[in-house]
Amino acid sequence: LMRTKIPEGLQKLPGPKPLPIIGNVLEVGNNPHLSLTAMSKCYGPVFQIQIGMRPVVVLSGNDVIRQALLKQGDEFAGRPDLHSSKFISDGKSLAFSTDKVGVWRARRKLALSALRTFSTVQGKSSEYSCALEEHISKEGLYLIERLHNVMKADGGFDPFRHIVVSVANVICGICFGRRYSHDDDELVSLVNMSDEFGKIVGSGNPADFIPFLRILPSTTMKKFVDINARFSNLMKKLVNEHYDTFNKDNIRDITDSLINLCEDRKLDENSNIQVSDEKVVGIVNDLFGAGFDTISTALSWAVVYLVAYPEIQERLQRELEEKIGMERTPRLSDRTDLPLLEAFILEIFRHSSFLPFTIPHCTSKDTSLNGYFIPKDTCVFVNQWQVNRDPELWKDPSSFNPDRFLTADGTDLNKTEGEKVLTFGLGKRRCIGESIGRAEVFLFLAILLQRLKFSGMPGEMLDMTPEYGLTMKHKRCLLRATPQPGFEFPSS
Ligand code: HEM
Ligand code: HJJ
Repeated sequence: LMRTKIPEGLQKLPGPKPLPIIGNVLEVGNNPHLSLTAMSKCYGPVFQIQIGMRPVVVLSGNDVIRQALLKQGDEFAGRPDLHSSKFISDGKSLAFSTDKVGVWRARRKLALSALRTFSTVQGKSSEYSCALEEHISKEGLYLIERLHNVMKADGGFDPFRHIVVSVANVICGICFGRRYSHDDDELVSLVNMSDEFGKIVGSGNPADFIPFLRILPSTTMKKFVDINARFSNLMKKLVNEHYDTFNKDNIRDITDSLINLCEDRKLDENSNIQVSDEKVVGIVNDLFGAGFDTISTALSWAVVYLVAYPEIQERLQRELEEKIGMERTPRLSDRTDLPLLEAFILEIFRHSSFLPFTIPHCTSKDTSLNGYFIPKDTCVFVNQWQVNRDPELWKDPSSFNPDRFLTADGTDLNKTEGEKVLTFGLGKRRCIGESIGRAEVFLFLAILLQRLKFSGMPGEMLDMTPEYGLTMKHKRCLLRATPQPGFEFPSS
């Protein structure tokens, strides 16, 4: 087929031999994080596979990933044109669309500034350091009440189902200035379908690369289109309500501030980058989607790990008791005083690697890496899971051990070790919600651990095998939550 000339001095990428038409789809299989990690042991940190007819370069190893995303950042900052991306926010997603570099950069700047403003802004009450802290605190306490009621009624609770609603309410507060009841079916059912979204969007989905698969009837693809439609409809409804009640002297939330940017721009004709109003206000879809899916996945895994490692749960509870006590609710500023909780969170990020690959990247011009030639417009997968399990970087990588992130005397966080965990990507496309993400996982967990003790259902085994996707989830399960000594559930 197409044979690209390889420039003088550069080599052809190594990799497994592709079959006609399907390429290496069979070897990639249903767990690309495992199969592509195994291949990196055989072919090295830069290799090529073929999905369908399309070549895909897979990056592993700390050095190569840093070289590509940091040192050659501009060349690796694009997004590939994938079939599934066309359905996400009508093809106008900030994170997934193939926007030209100028448009993407302009939108990313707006998103970053909106997020920063509305998470650090003073909340309604001076009891809290910022709006983010206020939202998490309140939602955390609602969640505890909710779990109490579910425990009373059913004797067990599905961790993801309830956590995801609380997490969605935090980002909903920041984006739209409102929250939903845990009984609101429209929101609850939507945010409980994010696994179907992730399954299609995760790196290595054959239908993204092989056109004939798209004409086969696929229930997952139907569900994906349906979820995106429901998601868009909810976003449109919330945005329209904001347009109807917009007042430039009272900017209530991120949606208002994005609408305001559009109004401002109408007066300013000499901007050289043109971004449509739809692409400005549509940023809120990505913020809401990313903000609920990632953090709820992290927290739900954290609760499952607490159950799987009860001795670590006990140590975490002792740390909270000693440093904070039962008299007040934990705050964001307690982070530096709870090194074991911080180490536990880092170990969740590392060990679960629930975000196994970044969103797929794409080269913006002909380039090279480790002496191998990579043509323009090549799709690139970045294997975060491999870095987090790399025996070159970690002692005993498959064991779950938060102590690896503490100093030898166990009283402080070892920052250098923590920086080796790869969860938020790196470079030009790295996550813009990282500080919110880390803060939110910390505070929700601190609030939950202060009041509740988590355990499994008697006689039932925990299945910790992740289900592959953009964000990998654990299987749905039932767990128990009982009040900590010294804490009583509010009698409702
Ligand atoms: C992108 C991880 C929370 C917004 C990403 C990427 C990763 C990631 C791995 C892709 C980087 C790449 O393609 O190289 C996480 C994790 C989170 C989290 C682990 C929580 C624990 C959030 C939150 C928000 C957010 C709370 C917003 C409210 C975004 C956006 C992008 C992104 C908009 C796309 C950036 C771009 O394409 O330029 N995130 N994220 N994330 N994240 Fe996050
Ligand atoms: C969603 C779950 C969605 C969007 C965006 C537009 C933006 C997770 C990683 C990065 C975060 C970047 C974004 C993720 C997707 C979701 C998410 C869902 C609809 C969406 C690596 O965010 O169920 O529906 O529409």
